[in-house]
Amino acid sequence: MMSFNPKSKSDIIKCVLKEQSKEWIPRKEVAQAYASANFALIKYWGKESEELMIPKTNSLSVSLAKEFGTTTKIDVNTNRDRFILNKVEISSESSEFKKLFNFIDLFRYKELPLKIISNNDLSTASGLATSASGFASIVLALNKLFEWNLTKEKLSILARLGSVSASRSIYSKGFVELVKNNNTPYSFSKQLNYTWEGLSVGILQFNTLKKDVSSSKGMKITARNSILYREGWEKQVKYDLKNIHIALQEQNWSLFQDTVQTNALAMHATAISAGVIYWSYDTFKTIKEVFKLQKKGVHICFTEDAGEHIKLFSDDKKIIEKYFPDARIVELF
Ligand code: 2P0
Repeated sequence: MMSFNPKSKSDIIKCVLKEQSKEWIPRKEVAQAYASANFALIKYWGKESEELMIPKTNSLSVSLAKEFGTTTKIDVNTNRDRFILNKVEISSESSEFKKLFNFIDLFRYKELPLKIISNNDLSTASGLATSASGFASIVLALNKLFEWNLTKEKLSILARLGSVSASRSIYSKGFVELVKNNNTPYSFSKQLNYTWEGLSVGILQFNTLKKDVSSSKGMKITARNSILYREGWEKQVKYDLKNIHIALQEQNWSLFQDTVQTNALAMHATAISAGVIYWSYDTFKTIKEVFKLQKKGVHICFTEDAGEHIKLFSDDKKIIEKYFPDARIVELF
């Protein structure tokens, strides 16, 4: 797999699919798959290669249990490309449609129109990881449609080409690490063996609006304009990754809390220094509340992605229920 140097996404796909790519003929009329959303404990923030969708660093996430993700059905019974998202037909002029079918085009002959029907359990494009579960469910459905029978690792490489964080959503539960795989275009995700009985996440969704700056754009602006990012981000991730592995191995709450929060705040510090601000008043207020609880020794911490919403973690879901009754709670193990 390492013998040549791909220049494009198609090159990577040819290499991953090898034999299968010789005849991309659907083996079924309809294929359906589910992928769960994932929340990053150690963030992916910035690309080394835009063209090959190679992340700047490793990242590490936890996948959400069933019912917090995306189900995608691919149907060959159609005479034109169609994309139906959450029961709404998406215009072929929209950026979502173009992003999706540019990705699908990598895997098919032009004369194969497809109807893609996706349903998200979480709000779309507002920082709740739906692009991850969306692209992962598409790759899992394509795997069924074409009967590729690929390993999860290979599927994680293909999903990455749609959206980098989708690579991690190929695994529907537990902790997952996206390994950058230095000097190769084959960044892939792998399942980590840690478990943590009781660990839960509480989702505080402050609104359902589409965010002003997409994560792809936000990270690009950050990489271009933030010296903090260019000088510090890789070092920060290296340090945080080491600590999160120890925290998960030992189920060490205090190290988990400090590492998860530091990494999220560092990501936002780089973004803010480039003028990319995802925070709202609710974000700020909630973080201050969490800090107050932590001072009293309560086991609760937060993370925030490219959106204003807060994700709370605790090793006891009752703590989230008690202090944040509005949170949508998911038990992770
Ligand atoms: C993450 N985020 O690790 C980070 C933290 C947002 C902040 O992955 O350009 O939608 O399609 O690769 O995957 C969101 O970025 O961006 C994301 P593209 P993606 O979860």
